[in-house]
Amino acid sequence: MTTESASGSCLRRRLGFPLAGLALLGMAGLAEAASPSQWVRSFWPTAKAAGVSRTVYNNALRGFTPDPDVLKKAGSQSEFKMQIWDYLDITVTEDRIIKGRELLTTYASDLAAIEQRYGVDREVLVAIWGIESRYGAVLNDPKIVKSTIRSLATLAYQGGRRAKFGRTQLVAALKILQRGDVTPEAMTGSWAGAMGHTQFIPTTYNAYAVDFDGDGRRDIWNSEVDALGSAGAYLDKMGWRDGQTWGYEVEFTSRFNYGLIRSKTARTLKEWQRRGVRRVGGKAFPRPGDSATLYAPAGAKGPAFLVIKNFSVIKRYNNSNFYAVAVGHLSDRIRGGDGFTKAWPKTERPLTTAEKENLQKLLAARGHYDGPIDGKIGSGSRGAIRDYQLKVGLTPDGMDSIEVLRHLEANR
Ligand SMILES: [Ca+2]
Repeated sequence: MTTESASGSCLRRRLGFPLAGLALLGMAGLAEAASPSQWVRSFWPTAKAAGVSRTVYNNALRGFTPDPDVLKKAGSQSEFKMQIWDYLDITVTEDRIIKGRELLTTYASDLAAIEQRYGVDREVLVAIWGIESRYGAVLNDPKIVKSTIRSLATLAYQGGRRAKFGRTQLVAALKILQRGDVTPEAMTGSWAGAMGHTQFIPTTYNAYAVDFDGDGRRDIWNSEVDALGSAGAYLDKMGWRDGQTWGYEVEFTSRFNYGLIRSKTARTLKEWQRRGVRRVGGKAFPRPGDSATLYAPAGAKGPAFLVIKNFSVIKRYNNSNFYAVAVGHLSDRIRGGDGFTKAWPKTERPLTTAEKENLQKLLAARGHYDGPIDGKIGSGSRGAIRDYQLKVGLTPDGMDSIEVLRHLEANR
């Protein structure tokens, strides 16, 4: 993450919220009556029931006060909708590619051992490390790094939609302390509880972190090898397919029916090829029988991908298509691969609701659309856009783009 806000968006996504249009997380539930110390007393039975000792609990939560910065971040609403190319510009940078290649050399023997044990490519592990924590650089940034116990207790204390997450993760964090992997002071992470070089939340840490360097502690904060090994162990458990890629950049031939551009149906690579989707650069798919899904975030105007099993495994780390493309692409670049063949349509931006309504009205006036004028672009609107594009000779990708809106306006 090159900026604090970019880091924030990454961490929000860890909570399972989409990257764009980040969740509305009101502070409606700010605990009415309880003072922080009352809250600490009231939470004890929950921790005790989970097996946390009184000593660990008291040491961790004595003198707890909510972190105002966490309250602010948890309560903020983001109207900002990021485009995939903006996201890739901040995640897959030249600096990160070069540094990733250096680290591949620095940690060559450890990465070979991790690859051997878990069957996950070293370039993918390094890419995750780079995107999650800028190869550990964010761990030294006082604006980002906070006491994990205090952050999670703040989320639990403040109520609202993140309270359940805060309670669950706080109990998991207390159990980490109880096992002695880390001291309360050294247990740090993002405001939302993601910890260490590979940004594990406490429940993920408890289930999947490993002591890869063998010193007896699972130290994802100070041991790069433990952090990389833990990421490998996690992806392995999530079903990583050894030696396979995440997906292929593809292009469309004249045989392609653009009605399929948003299809969520998995088809074999061979079947996609039959339908006019081919790998860029005239390359063949190494395993034509693999099941693949089409992902074309910019419609017909930007890079499109056929993604296979490992794409969905990366999403288990962070449930975002943008994230999975970034990790996959950064790993390819670290390995020595090139950028995408096609350029992103960087002048595009999402239409505003008013513009979408206008688009629907203009389509209706031309007889292509008879649905509600509500600014919501669903399959009906997309079908209408496609009909219009076909009629006037634009690429019929059904995208609610500025291009199509301007075309309608100019030809009404
Ligand atoms: Ca260790």
